[in-house]
Amino acid sequence: MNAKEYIALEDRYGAHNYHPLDVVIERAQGVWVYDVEGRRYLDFLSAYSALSQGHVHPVILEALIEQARRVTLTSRAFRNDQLPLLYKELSEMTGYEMALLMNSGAESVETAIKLARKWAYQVKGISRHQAEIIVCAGNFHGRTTTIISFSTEPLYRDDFGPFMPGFLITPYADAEAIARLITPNTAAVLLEPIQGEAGVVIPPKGYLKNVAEICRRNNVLLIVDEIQTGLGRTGKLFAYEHEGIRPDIVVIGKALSGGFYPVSAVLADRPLMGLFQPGEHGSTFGGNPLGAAVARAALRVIREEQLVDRAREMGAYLLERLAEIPSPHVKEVRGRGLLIGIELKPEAGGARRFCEALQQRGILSKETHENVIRIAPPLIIDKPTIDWAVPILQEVLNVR
Ligand code: IF1
Repeated sequence: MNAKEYIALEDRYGAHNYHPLDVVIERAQGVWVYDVEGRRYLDFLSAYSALSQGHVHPVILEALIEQARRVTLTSRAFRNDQLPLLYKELSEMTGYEMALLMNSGAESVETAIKLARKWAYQVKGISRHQAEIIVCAGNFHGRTTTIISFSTEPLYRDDFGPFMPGFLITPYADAEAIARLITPNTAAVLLEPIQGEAGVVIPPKGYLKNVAEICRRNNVLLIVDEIQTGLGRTGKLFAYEHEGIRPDIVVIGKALSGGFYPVSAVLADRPLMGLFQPGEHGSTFGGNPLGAAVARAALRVIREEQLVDRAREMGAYLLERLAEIPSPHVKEVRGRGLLIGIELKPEAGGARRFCEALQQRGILSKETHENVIRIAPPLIIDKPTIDWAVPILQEVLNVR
């Protein structure tokens, strides 16, 4: 079958909840993917940061195959010999005492919300069902009915009510606005350290520090969603480290499995995570031995290949090269580590056509919010590959 035929099949039998670029990928290795016509592309999206270790990383692949031969699923009714090791390695790597394993990112965000509410009632002493969580405009935390209840994107939300109460929305990057919303019923503040989906929005220096301080002063938990920014992407293990803070709850996913298998987790210290009692929360697949073995290997690759340092070094280099590109269309290039956004001027005609032009020339990226080209390659990318890509970007950013 050729690409056209695959696309026709997908459009006929599959829900149309996406508008993908028309590239039909059949295999991939490292930073490269190959379509059914044998064309090669540089992956400048890496599944929104899930492929930080690169496609089909041999170490993770080996762990997956090895574990799949032994045992894949036990359910949490029984124990398995991978989950405890993952817990320990996660704790050693992140500095949080405990973890709770789920599958998708949204599930772990839901888990963090439940944990914060439980804390509000059991520890803070908020009256039952009165707990409030403050979130930020422009947020993206997933697609469940609870999470879309506090989305500010009409497309994600408008046709899907009724909505979950208990969330207050405040402008992003404005710590004082959070302070003004806090009441005795406030359980937590939930935010992204950099808003990816909103267009790689980097808050001004001091924002996270101020929010952390406001939370501490008011006995409010700080939940940081590091699903997209975490595990090295921004040049630190966690993006919140750029401001030297330590959230009460951290949510991770995506790169936790190096793109092989959905694995997400909530991290917290014992006084908080210890609040969950048997039966109060769970998941059939969460913490399964296959996912745990994959996550252990994915974390090992981040450590052994020093991907956090790579992201910082390659990110600085790529950002510098991008900033040098003369272009009539570019409004701003911004980024931290290898999470980069090229914001185009409103009159440039939208980022989509630039992503399509890049695709024609062998680079895959994705527009976000009309005018931003999102660039987030695997963290294993090297200088020669960046040097190959920059002239192509320069050409495309100068098309009429
Ligand atoms: C899609 C976006 C990115 C996330 C943060 C939680 C989740 C995500 C900060 C939920 C997921 C994904 C979802 C994916 C595309 C992608 C995305 F454009 F939709 F917003 F990356 F920016 N918190 N982001 O970024 O994790 O449940 O998906 O595992 O197609 O919806 P999930």
